Amino acid sequence: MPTVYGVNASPFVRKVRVVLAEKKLPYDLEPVIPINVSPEFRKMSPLGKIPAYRDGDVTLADSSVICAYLERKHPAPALYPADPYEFARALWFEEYSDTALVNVAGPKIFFKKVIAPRFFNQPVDEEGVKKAVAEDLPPLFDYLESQLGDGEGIAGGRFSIGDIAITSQFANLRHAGVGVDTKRWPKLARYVARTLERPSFAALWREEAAAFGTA
Ligand SMILES: N[C@@H](CCC(=O)N[C@@H](CS)C(=O)NCC(=O)O)C(=O)O
Repeated sequence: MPTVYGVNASPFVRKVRVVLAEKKLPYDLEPVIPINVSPEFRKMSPLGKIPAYRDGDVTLADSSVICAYLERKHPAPALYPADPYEFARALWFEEYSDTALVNVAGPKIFFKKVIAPRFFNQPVDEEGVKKAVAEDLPPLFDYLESQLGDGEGIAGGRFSIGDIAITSQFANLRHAGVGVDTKRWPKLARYVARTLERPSFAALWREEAAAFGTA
């Protein structure tokens, strides 16, 4: 059985687990917290980050690399568009999520609101969270709203790795109690709600909410 190394608080681990679920591939989750990781883990993930992945003799690091590997190894259902331009757009939204979105949703919101109080016994930096929600998120939401069409997915209208990466970040925001204003960003709000309801995301949401007490 393949193994995903990491913890369910990570949006990058979530990306890989959603791809595995969409492709109906069983796997084990081996908990690794990315602080002072072991030399063995660093052999799989030289930057010491989660997720890492083992499939027999193959080991891989980085969620985007692991998801691309899974697509080649298990092509159905396809999670990357066939059309060259839509393929590139899906990768762009993956990149956008894994850089711009996570920079705000992760350290400025999810960490302060969920991880710091629950796992580090620190008070919530409410002012910091408020500022990030008021100032940092809106331009990111404006951009996504401008890119969404009527289809299921943001790239080419079909569900893809772009949607998985975006929604993985919104799962962390939702755990932090941060939603999308339906009046200001109606398409984005509908899109996030719909994507989080997919069985692949919903099963993880239940597991995560039980672990964080955010249900
Ligand atoms: N580009 C990497 C990013 C992975 C990442 O930053 N993971 C975080 C947890 S959410 C981590 O391991 N941080 C520890 C560190 O940066 O040392 C991916 O897509 O897998």
